[in-house]
Amino acid sequence: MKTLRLPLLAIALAAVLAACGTTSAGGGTDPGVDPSSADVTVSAVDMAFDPGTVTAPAGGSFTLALVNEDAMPHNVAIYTDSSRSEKVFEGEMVTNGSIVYEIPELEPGEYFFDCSLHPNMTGTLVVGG
Ligand SMILES: [Cu+2]
Repeated sequence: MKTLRLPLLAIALAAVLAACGTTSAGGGTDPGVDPSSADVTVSAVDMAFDPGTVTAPAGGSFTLALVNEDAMPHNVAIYTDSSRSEKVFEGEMVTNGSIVYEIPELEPGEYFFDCSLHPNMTGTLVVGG
């Protein structure tokens, strides 16, 4: 029954995210954008981000494409560091597909990201590298 519960969880989570989601400029997603045109692309494969370190431009907002090759939902949530105490962005979940996030401008530096559902899926985002 595990496979039956996962989509329900995704729907529940999507509802929660939609309910409290930010609709302000720069914080949303644009599913209509071609992932290959994004500034940064990261894949989710076998419960891991590939590559584990990505570099984004500084000095403005940028687009980050998540290409999820898994049959389970993943997203990208960005924190100032691995303590996860300060979240700067949380993207919508996507399952077995791709999504393009519009990430607001971040100060140059190194950030930590993970999948909100799978805390063991982590990566490093370098802004202005
Ligand atoms: Cu995940």
